[in-house]
Amino acid sequence: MKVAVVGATGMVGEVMLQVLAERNFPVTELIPVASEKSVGKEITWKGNTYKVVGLATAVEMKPEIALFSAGGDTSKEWAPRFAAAGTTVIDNSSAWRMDITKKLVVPEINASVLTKEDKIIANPNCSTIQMVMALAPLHQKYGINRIVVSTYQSITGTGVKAVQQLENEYKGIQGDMAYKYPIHRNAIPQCDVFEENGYTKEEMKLVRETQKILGNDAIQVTATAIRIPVVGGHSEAVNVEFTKDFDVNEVRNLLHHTPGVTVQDNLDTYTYPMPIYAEGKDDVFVGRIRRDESQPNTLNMWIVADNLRKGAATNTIQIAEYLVANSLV
Ligand code: 2RA
Repeated sequence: MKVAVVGATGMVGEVMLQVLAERNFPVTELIPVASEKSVGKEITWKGNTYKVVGLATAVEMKPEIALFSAGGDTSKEWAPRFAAAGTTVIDNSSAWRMDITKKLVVPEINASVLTKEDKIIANPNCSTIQMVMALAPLHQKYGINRIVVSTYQSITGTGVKAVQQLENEYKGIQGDMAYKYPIHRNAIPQCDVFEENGYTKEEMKLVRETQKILGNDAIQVTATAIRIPVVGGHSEAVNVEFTKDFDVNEVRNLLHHTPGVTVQDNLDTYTYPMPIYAEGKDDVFVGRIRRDESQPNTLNMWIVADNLRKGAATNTIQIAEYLVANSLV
């Protein structure tokens, strides 16, 4: 299969290449794509060297699948051009996620909505993916009324510039700033820009995307997204009110048997998820599972995942795997 990786030289693009190799995705020809300034650069993948090409060239090469992680503007302009040439696009940007004609997919939850006609498929936001991975099976069993989520997000979600800012601040060097404020020894209560309602785009993604993926706009969601000086992954404190009561051990057991979820929850051994240990892994890790004793039918839990893997690259490639396995490409 001819596969294009659009944004191949970026953080997520590099993880996509790594995961494609790890999962032995059936690539017969790899087309690394990047902006004009990177055209001609060479990348090595699975022992072979490939030259980075521009977007127009990549469209003409007619890949069967194009994995995008190149920002919303690029996706808005180029995903339709790839699709018109017969390529199936799986896009990591927010450009298509809330488009009513486009599917927003976490394979373990709703891959069955995909058809041959889906030529632009949206990959959800990283913080949404890890949350719905844990909540979908619970929604199915107990029904969700309301979610209150606070996220503690890795600087890798912002990109290389943020990682460089933290490293500079460690060393006491003044360099380019990805954030308005220092991130070292700090927590910034802003991920992305603010919307009219006083919430950030990141927080509203958690609201809108969760409702779309779980197929229920009646699910009430409120979110606070915080940036912290961590690189391994995003962490989330989730408080979820169900329509009916539950048994905590039954919840733990349900999550334990959910593909793609690993329960790490034993207070006697101080076992709970942490980003330093989630880094480089594809599962979503859930712990601190406990009843919210302040109101009925409500549960607290702590959810951690590598935002560059299950939160982006791996989920994207799992969608591509589903398309191939079901002859949808
Ligand atoms: C962030 N979720 O962490 C965003 C990136 N896609 O900033």
